[in-house]
Amino acid sequence: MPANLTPSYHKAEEEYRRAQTAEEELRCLQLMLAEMPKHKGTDHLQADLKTKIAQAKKDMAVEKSSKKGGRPGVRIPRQGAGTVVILGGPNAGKSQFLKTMTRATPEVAAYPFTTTTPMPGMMPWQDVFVQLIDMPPITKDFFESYVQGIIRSADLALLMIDLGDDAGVEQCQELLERLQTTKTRLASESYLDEDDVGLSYTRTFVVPNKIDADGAADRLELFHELMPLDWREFVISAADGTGIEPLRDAIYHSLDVVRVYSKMPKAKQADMDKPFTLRVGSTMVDLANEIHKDIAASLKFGRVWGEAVHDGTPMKGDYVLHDKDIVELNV
Ligand SMILES: Nc1nc2c(ncn2[C@@H]2O[C@H](COP(=O)(O)OP(=O)(O)OP(=O)(O)O)[C@@H](O)[C@H]2O)c(=O)[nH]1
Ligand SMILES: [Mg+2]
Repeated sequence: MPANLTPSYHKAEEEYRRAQTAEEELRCLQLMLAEMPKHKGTDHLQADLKTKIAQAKKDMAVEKSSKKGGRPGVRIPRQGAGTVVILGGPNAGKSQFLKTMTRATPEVAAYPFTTTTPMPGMMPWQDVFVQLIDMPPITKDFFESYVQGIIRSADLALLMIDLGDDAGVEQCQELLERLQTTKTRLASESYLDEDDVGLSYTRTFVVPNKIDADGAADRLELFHELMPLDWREFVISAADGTGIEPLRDAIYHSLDVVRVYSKMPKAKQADMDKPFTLRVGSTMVDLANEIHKDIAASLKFGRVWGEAVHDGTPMKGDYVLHDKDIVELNV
């Protein structure tokens, strides 16, 4: 029997994958259980959720008792069309990449462990911005637990490899092995392990950097031989800009969002400067909710100008938005 899970269930499940603490996990799991249709086809799923809820409660108790004296978590508020975390071994060029793609001014230096705290920056893509987060390096011995929360909640990770140094490939291997000992891992797609509580995978692009350096092409070949990953790869030079435009495009497209421009009912023109970005498949009600929940509650209809509908056609709240739609919400 199909489970017929609702969109709200899937939304709660997506939030569960990104949960940064046991408390958040518990909240999402309880929501998933509440949202789940109760019939024979979901018996197994319901039992599974109850087990996970029990586990999350235990984890919460452990987290509470270990918090004393512990370093507080580092959180970066999400901004823009999506969030992308830059990962890699020491000296891979993570900060140089942030500097090239955004207006942020991280310290870039020819020695390892330059970056000690996460730094965000906004990368432009056409008329929207994507948040990039530069991170301290990850090594066997250097990996603070807050880093996991940032990776889990990111829409995409960039795994940067240093092609300027013979140690680059090994450092990348070390990073992946370090993550393998945690419940936060990298993969070709984001998903949540159904059988292992809290094990979360974040979609990752491989980004071999410093292709301008002497010997880089040989090291790239070696990397492919030693670490055949089936993740999308973008070879770049963060310093001279080689390959960065295809990567910029791929980052934006990986977010799977549409841009929507809102227009006030009495205004002649829409605000074309600042589009809203919403997940592909979002509806006019989702847009209204982004603006204000009162607008969503009192929404009567919306006029849409776009490629899928004739100019100014009145549409209902369940209308699925298209990229570059102009929407006038009427309450
Ligand atoms: N040739 C070359 N050098 C680069 C490139 N990108 C970065 N570098 C150099 O590599 C060194 C390290 O760069 P960073 O951006 O500080 O590296 P990081 O990954 O942030 O290093 P940590 O913060 O220590 O983890 C600096 O000397 C940069 O100038 C590149 O594309 N080509
Ligand atoms: Mg750095």
